[in-house]
Amino acid sequence: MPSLPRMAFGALAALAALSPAVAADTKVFNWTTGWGNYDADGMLERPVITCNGQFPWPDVRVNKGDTVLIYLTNGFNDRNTSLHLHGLFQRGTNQMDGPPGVTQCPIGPGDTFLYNFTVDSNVGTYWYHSHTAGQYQDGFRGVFIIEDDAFPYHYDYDIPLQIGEWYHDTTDVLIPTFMNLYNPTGAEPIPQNFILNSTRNLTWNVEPDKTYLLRLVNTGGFVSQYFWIEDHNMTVVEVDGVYTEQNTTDMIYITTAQRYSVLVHTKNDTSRNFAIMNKVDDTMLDVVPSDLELNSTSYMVYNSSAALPKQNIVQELEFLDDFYLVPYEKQEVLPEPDYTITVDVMMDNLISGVNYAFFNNLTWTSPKVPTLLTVLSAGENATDASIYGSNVNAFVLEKDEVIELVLNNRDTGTHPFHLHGHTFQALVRDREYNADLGEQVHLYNSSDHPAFPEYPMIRDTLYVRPQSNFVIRFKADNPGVWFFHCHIEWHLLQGLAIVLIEDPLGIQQNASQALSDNHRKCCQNLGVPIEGNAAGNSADFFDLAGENVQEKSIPPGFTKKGIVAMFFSCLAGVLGLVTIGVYGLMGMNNAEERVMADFDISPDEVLQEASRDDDNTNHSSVEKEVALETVETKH
Ligand SMILES: *[C@@H]1O[C@H](CO)[C@@H](O)[C@H](O)[C@H]1NC(C)=O
Ligand SMILES: *[C@@H]1O[C@H](CO)[C@@H](O)[C@H](O)[C@H]1NC(C)=O
Ligand SMILES: *[C@@H]1O[C@H](CO)[C@@H](O)[C@H](O)[C@H]1NC(C)=O
Ligand SMILES: *[C@@H]1O[C@H](CO)[C@@H](O)[C@H](O)[C@H]1NC(C)=O
Ligand SMILES: *[C@@H]1O[C@H](CO)[C@@H](O)[C@H](O)[C@H]1NC(C)=O
Ligand SMILES: *[C@@H]1O[C@H](CO)[C@@H](O)[C@H](O)[C@H]1NC(C)=O
Ligand SMILES: *[C@@H]1O[C@H](CO)[C@@H](O)[C@H](O)[C@H]1NC(C)=O
Ligand SMILES: *[C@@H]1O[C@H](CO)[C@@H](O)[C@H](O)[C@H]1NC(C)=O
Ligand SMILES: *[C@@H]1O[C@H](CO)[C@@H](O)[C@H](O)[C@H]1NC(C)=O
Ligand SMILES: *[C@@H]1O[C@H](CO)[C@@H](O)[C@H](O)[C@H]1NC(C)=O
Ligand SMILES: *[C@@H]1O[C@H](CO)[C@@H](O)[C@H](O)[C@H]1NC(C)=O
Ligand SMILES: *[C@@H]1O[C@H](CO)[C@@H](O)[C@H](O)[C@H]1NC(C)=O
Ligand SMILES: [Cu+2]
Repeated sequence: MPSLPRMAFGALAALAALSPAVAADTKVFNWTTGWGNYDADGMLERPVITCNGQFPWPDVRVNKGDTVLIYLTNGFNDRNTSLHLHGLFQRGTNQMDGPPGVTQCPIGPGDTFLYNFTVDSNVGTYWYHSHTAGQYQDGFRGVFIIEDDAFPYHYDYDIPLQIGEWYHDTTDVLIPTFMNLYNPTGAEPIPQNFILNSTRNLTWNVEPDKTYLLRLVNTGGFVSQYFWIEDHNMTVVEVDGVYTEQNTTDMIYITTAQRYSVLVHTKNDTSRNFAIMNKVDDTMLDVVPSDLELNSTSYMVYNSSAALPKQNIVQELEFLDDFYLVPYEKQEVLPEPDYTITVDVMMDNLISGVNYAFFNNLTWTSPKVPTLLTVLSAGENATDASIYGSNVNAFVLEKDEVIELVLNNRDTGTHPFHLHGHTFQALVRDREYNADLGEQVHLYNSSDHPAFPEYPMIRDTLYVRPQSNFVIRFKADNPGVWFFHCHIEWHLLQGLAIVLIEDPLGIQQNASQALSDNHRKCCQNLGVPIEGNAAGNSADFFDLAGENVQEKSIPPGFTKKGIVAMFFSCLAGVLGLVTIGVYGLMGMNNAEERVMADFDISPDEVLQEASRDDDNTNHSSVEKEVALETVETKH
């Protein structure tokens, strides 16, 4: 059972909820992060990130037009934090968007960051989460709803429902094993359970003959899930904060960070109860452990004295294709783009053997100065993408341009991509190209592609299929620095992100975009420069000496999976095989790191050894096999 009480809304939010949505108001939240213990799945109590000592984090409801003040205090003593309001446009308040290194300095231990913004151009279902390495998978997340008097459909009750996955280990444990030489293929950690509302076996008590607006939000950090309710239809009316024309389905497929609001009309008959099912898209799991419960059953209860239903098995996972959805306010396809950005997605290993993710061969590496702060201090040079650094993948957009973003997925996985600061039109999502059937990566071809929809779906998170492509368009009408990244938290850690710098001179000219005193203070407390280019150079914005860059590449001639072999054989070359034997390498965690540390040798030296040996590949094949076996047994 949960060891902590479920959290009530903040006092102010509770008061606000009692009064009807009328005049714009100011809603104040005062949150401090911390650690507690919680058992979400009924199997294990584990550490979780708490809000004011409680877990789960509160769902927030505000009204359109409200000003929201969130005082976020970093209550940790050993790590930074941050807060992102997923899907909010933050028009004129770019520094409130959340991602550290992009729009703000991290919030250091003991510091308070005031997120101060107005929700005037968004309505519907959103969520919030830490944008700092892995923290939201440790529980720092909640639903954020913006109520709107002009909601176009009738309903009786409004019920949020979070869907996600649950790990028994914290990300402090998972990240180092994931970003590791021993995990050269970048296999993501396998969750222990798939949960609804931070629990399993959820009971949802319903009344007969009522219309429920169920706001489904995937607040997980990894898998997509199928969601259905036995013998009930769902009518989609909103995706990612965009109202849609009604479309009725019996199954939803929802990736991490996406939202679907559906109308569910309950039956008149209260004699029995029905199964609510969530099923992981197991094609996203590298391995499926035999004890992993792929289908999770929860309960839609009409009658608490009647029996609980068994799990509901369906013949086929036939879900609503979101490309069928038409926005309630229909919008034709935006005109031909002024600027087309084409990015290729790839996963590969760098010299440490760790598997990274790349857009156009670059893995996002945090600059020394958050990109927005570079914009604000660069004057006229802010329009030159180079000042933002070699590893930021910065693209400068001009005001009101129509932007087309073409994404080619060279990877064999499905990835949900999220654009901050905007919704976009989804024009193409090509079919899967299946490597197992011998199909090659299919790059987008602008003269031969699936037809654009007449009224494209508009949303903020869209998945691309394996080895396939998608095309989105939006208008650059929101000056700011906006992150575009994979919303699988593991892949963001691997650097799968680019940064769009929209109308940089417009950002500088708008007084409301100036750094708040509170923001400056957070930067200063952590020693982060508040001006300068990516390298922190404010004298010459074009001198990037000392900037943060990604690791070196693996020298040519080494295959992806051969990197572990390379390390072991090269270490053997450097130290002699006997020494390696003494360490009993194969059984030890992080053995290569410990050997390198003990002997004070750097990966660079190993690399040199590798290139020296490159011409006469004399590594013992036995050593390579042993090393590769180690990798395989890890999976
Ligand atoms: C937030 O809560 C803390 C701890 O209760 C308190 O010290 C602080 O004054 C509060 N801040 C605001 C802005 O209400
Ligand atoms: C859910 O049910 C399973 C058995 O069906 C049980 O093991 C688990 O503890 C339950 N979890 C919760 C949170 O009730
Ligand atoms: C917090 O952020 C600062 C500035 O980026 C960085 O120097 C520091 O290492 C971070 N702290 C931790 C514990 O990661
Ligand atoms: C929030 O921002 C507005 C607009 O910049 C400003 O007027 C107001 O003083 C800020 N509120 C707080 C509590 O700092
Ligand atoms: C999910 O949790 C939220 C917040 O506690 C609650 O308001 C909602 O009713 C729950 N949803 C269901 C379907 O039980
Ligand atoms: C669901 O909708 C379909 C198509 O509109 C309809 O045929 C079916 O009877 C509905 N099912 C339920 C349980 O209402
Ligand atoms: C609803 O979705 C179906 C596919 O599931 C599609 O055939 C149909 O055209 C859609 N209806 C509307 C009104 O968009
Ligand atoms: C359910 O009950 C309501 C009110 O009693 C009635 O108007 C409605 O027609 C009934 N619906 C069905 C499907 O029987
Ligand atoms: C609820 O279920 C019980 C047990 O099956 C049954 O006796 C009772 O009639 C049901 N109540 C209603 C209102 O349907
Ligand atoms: C999980 O659900 C799917 C769809 O209903 C079904 O095909 C599959 O057999 C189920 N798996 C298990 C282990 O129950
Ligand atoms: C990425 O690197 C490959 C191999 O070096 C090269 O062929 C390709 O053109 C690069 N792609 C981009 C977008 O720079
Ligand atoms: C922009 O860069 C140029 C060339 O380095 C430099 O002369 C100029 O002073 C810079 N402008 C600003 C506002 O920093
Ligand atoms: Cu991804």
